[in-house]
Amino acid sequence: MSTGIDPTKLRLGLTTKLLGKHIIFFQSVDSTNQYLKRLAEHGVEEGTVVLAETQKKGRGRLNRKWSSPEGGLYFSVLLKPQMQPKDATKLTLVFGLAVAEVLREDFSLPAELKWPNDVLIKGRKICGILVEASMVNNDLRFIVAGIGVNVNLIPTLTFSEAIKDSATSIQNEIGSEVSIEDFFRRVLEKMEFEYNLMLNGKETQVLARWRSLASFLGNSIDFSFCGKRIHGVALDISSQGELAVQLRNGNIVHFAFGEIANLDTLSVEKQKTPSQPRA
Ligand code: BT5
Repeated sequence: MSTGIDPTKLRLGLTTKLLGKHIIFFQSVDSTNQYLKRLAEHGVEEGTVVLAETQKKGRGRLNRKWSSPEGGLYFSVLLKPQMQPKDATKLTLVFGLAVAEVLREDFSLPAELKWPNDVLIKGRKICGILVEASMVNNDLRFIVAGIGVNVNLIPTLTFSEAIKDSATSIQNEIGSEVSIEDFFRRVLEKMEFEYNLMLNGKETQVLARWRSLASFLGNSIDFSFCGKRIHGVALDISSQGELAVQLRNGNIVHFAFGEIANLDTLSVEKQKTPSQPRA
């Protein structure tokens, strides 16, 4: 099977109503998020997707690099929800959940979530989400949600020394290539399903499912925040999608951004009771 993407197959049987209304395909682009943000400034319709076979300047958070060789799925979707800018951060969780659910349902992979934007298989990163919001005077104008998934590639052969051991792919896990077009449609449909639940007041349900796939909750973590590193216990995520961390002195701090620095505390096999939702 070729790893190339056939753009004519991307819409084949797609059941979404909003996401993927228009799909713009590139063999290569700088970054699908960057490209879609430029289109959004020119008034392109909500639901538009930009998808590329490779990205020359794929981006992660804080301007980090997202390695985007052929064999991955790289796309961004434009959304214009009626929500407070602070609520937009929850979309990172919602879309990470969507990818994890498809990996579980379609490939029986033990996909897990790491706050805020990683999907992991046995501690290795298979997907990253980059949600970017455009605001004017504290009003949300639009959201560009970017999804990168390693599909048909072998990390040890494809990626740099820096990430080859901390990354994985669908092919790496199941031992064969899969159709990127089919996988894309499944992810898009699941994203729309979860997004609609969230918009329709069912976010408690969505966040509960997110928690059930987040085995790091309840564990000791090192947490990086504004150049500082703190140690604590990852207690829960709040209804705002923030991470609640209990410090050594017993205080509980809520983080809207930052990241969990150590991956080794994440155990896929660990059985734990999901934490209770917070009000
Ligand atoms: C992310 O950032 O994980 C968000 C990645 C979002 C990528 C999508 S692709 C479509 C759209 N267009 C874009 O330009 N971006 C979005 P962050 O949490 O900052 O993680 C970045 C870190 O992940 C890097 O510093 C590496 O350590 C690691 N990394 C980079 N590429 C990777 C890959 N392909 N697989 C696994 N890990 C990777």
